[in-house]
Amino acid sequence: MSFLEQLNNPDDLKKIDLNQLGNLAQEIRQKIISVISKTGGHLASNLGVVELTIALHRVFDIGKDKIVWDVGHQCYAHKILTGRCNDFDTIRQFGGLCGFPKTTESPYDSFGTGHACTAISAALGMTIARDLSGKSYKVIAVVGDGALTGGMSFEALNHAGHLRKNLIVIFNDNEMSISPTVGGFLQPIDRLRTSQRYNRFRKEIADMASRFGSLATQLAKKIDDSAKTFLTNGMLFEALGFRYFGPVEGHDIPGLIDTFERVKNIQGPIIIHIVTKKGKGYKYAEDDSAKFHSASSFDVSTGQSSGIKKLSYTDVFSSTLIKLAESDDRIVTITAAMPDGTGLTRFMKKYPERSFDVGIAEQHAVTMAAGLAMQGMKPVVTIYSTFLQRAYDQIIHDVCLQNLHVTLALDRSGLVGADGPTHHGAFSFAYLRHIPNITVMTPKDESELQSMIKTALDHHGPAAVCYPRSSGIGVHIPENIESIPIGASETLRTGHDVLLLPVGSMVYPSLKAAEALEKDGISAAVVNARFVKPIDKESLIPLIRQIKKVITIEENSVRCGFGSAILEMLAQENEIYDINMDFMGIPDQFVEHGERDILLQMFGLTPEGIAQSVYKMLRDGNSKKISTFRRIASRARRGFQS
Ligand SMILES: Cc1ncc(C[n+]2csc(CCOP(=O)(O)OP(=O)(O)O)c2C)c(N)n1
Repeated sequence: MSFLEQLNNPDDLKKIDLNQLGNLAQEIRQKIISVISKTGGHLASNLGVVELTIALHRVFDIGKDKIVWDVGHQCYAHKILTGRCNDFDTIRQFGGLCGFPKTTESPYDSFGTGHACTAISAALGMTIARDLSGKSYKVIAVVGDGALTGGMSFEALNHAGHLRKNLIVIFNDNEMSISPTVGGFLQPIDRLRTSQRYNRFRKEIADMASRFGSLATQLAKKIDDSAKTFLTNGMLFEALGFRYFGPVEGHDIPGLIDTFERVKNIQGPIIIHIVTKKGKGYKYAEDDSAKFHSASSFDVSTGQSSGIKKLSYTDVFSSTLIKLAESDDRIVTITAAMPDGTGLTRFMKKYPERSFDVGIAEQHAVTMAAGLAMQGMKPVVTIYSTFLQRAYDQIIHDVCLQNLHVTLALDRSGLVGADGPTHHGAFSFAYLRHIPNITVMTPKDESELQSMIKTALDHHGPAAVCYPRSSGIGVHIPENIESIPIGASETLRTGHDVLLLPVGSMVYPSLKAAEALEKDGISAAVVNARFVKPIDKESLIPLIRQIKKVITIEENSVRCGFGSAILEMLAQENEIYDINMDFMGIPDQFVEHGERDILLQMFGLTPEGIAQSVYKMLRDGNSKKISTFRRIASRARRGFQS
């Protein structure tokens, strides 16, 4: 029987012979590689923490103590060891295990995560709750060197050092974020590893100690530890009020267990610095951990991705920016630790002096862009929609209030699929469109994305371009890039029974729906709104007045989204009374993980779903909805007037 088969509950790990834990690590590693090669997922980070996870589970009481994983993308071994081994092959699939810790999935997941830099804050909150309620569990935050580039981590360290609660922070140092970790903070560690003077000093101390016996050896160890603390991040952590231990070899299970046993009952906040190898145990992931950070399915024997890579919106964004930067040296790009994911790597190679990876620091990225714009540059901040949520105040206070010429490129706007609720870009329109001065656009295809990037760069003032995580439609991308007049919609199809008013990724499905409806004798007009803000009032109001039946369609939260913008416009214009409206989009709920197509289908955001909404609207007539809207409209108008 394999070791994994012997583990029915987390306590069973404690029964395995210490010498056999290395074999268990191998089994876990094989399981992760085999499953992730089929489902895709965060391979390299998980392979790096297998021994660390086993040691944590061995030493701590996992049923009682709380482990908070930062980002949570490295929790696969933890899932396997906490009763989810048999379901592990469902990971990231619709209805299967989530790729991140999720409190509703297992009592052993102490805190839900997906975004970086939250672990120390959450863990500190748990220690406060523990002490206030007179309980005695231990709280352990596991944080990577990448996550330590984010301000929140430092805010939490500063506060934890001040409160002096019993808190254990495991600093998982693999020298990599997704790409190499950015920043001066981590340089002392590298310097120490390679410092010949330090290594010579260690050797001299050790030689001397061996000549003078055991007391001298203990003293020498103390001197070495102090020197190490002084020379590494230890000094920084100690200045923040933490006791520092390490660096500890992160793939040596007995060594890790020994360290955890020795320090687990120390009073006050402690930090244990563990050095691991990202991708450990799978050659291809060790050699290219960035590629295997979040891998799509691949062939285990060659490390090659399976499936054909189609041109994505990210690729088109990348090429467009490079093209535009050739003739405009004020264009500067900023990424928050995601040069590959956002497509900026090529730009960074071509224009290294005009490219900035700021670390996992979305807030800083946006305010830095504001500074650049204030001095006449044209910064393009490229961040996934979900992570830009972090910089909401910076967008309002630093960029929009000063009406600065900053372009926000929101990749992964809409449903992202397997990464699930922490990563869906469901709120792009909702968190941007109410901010004064900003222009918000979303392209129907690759060619329009190209034009929108240019439009944003030509327009003076803040502008956001929101595009989905997917391959494009496959349309021709013209060499010559034209910008679009701000706010102009585009009529793609005339009709008189119903007006389909889609934006972005919903334009082509709406066109297909209109074609299908035509076969049933229903005449649907389709207008690509293009702008979520400003709305093309001049074109849309007469059209809506004429057709009177409108369906807005967006891959965004319907609450406060594009449909709401249309409703507000109609209410403001006193137009709402005899208009029948429906709003299609992401409903008022957090959306689970699963293939993007499945999720879109679930919400009817497909040609069939859109056609169904039209049939329903025509069947139900004007009755119910109008009275509802009458009430909304009069309430809205009262709001607008006050
Ligand atoms: C706020 C936020 N920004 C960006 C990301 C994307 N992201 C996921 S993991 C990661 C790197 C984390 O590096 P590290 O903490 O060192 O962990 P490792 O993957 O090296 O184990 C990034 C940038 C995120 N999850 N959250």
